[in-house]
Amino acid sequence: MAAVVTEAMVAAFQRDGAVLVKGLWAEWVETLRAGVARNMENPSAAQMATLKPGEPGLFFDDYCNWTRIPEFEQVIRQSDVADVAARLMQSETVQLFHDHVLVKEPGTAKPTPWHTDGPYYFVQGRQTVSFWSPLDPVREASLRCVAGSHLWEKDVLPTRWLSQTDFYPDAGDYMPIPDPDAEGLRVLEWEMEPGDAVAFHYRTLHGARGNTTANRRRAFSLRLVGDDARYVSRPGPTSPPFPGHGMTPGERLREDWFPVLKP
Ligand SMILES: O=C(O)CCC(=O)C(=O)O
Repeated sequence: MAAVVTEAMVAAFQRDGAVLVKGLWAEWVETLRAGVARNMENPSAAQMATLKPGEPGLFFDDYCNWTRIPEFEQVIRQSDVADVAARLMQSETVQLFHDHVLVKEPGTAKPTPWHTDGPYYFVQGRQTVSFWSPLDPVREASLRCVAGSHLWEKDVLPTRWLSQTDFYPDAGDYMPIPDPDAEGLRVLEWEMEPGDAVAFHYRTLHGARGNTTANRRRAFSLRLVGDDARYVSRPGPTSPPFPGHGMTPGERLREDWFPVLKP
């Protein structure tokens, strides 16, 4: 394993729901940059609008492209991310859920809203992890994670980022989105080098600062699951939706669509 995963890091991930993995993809930065460039030149139909007319900058957001962006598949299969994920999740198996690209071009002042990914997904479990990796040095435009939020009892209300409308019909099933700064919650964020990654749980409340710098902030995010993750049905279309998946509650994710990376 090129990236070092210490016992302390495993404990921090389990306790805080987020931990910094230095150099996870340090050797893969150029490959990932090439993949992001290819993705931006050929966005999928799922590419999402993230800024309202008149909001400055450009925030590119697209996902589920690893089958058509060879650089992403190479990193997913050839880097040691699955080993790192297995250690952090304390899981025998590691399965791919999806890839995600989030690019904030210089002058994109809009922060990424606070949210947890879990409620948008049709997969749930204690053993889940996303790796968010900037491909440019990050000093100000960082990812921010609320320590311990993955252990909160209730899910945080999922909303549509642009319109801020509820994602599912019954908002009463969820806790309102906290305001971590106003509420004095412990927020974890790190200065990062290209290829470093924040590993965070699907239930961890997170957001990101705007990019008011003169530099790009390209990020590649990879979502993986472990032994106990199962398909769950949600009260509406999920994000990503994966139309026609045919899975039923309680099943593991189908392996022909979501490859097992480990063992
Ligand atoms: O890159 C960002 O602005 C947000 C990242 C994020 O929310 C994620 O990777 O789940």
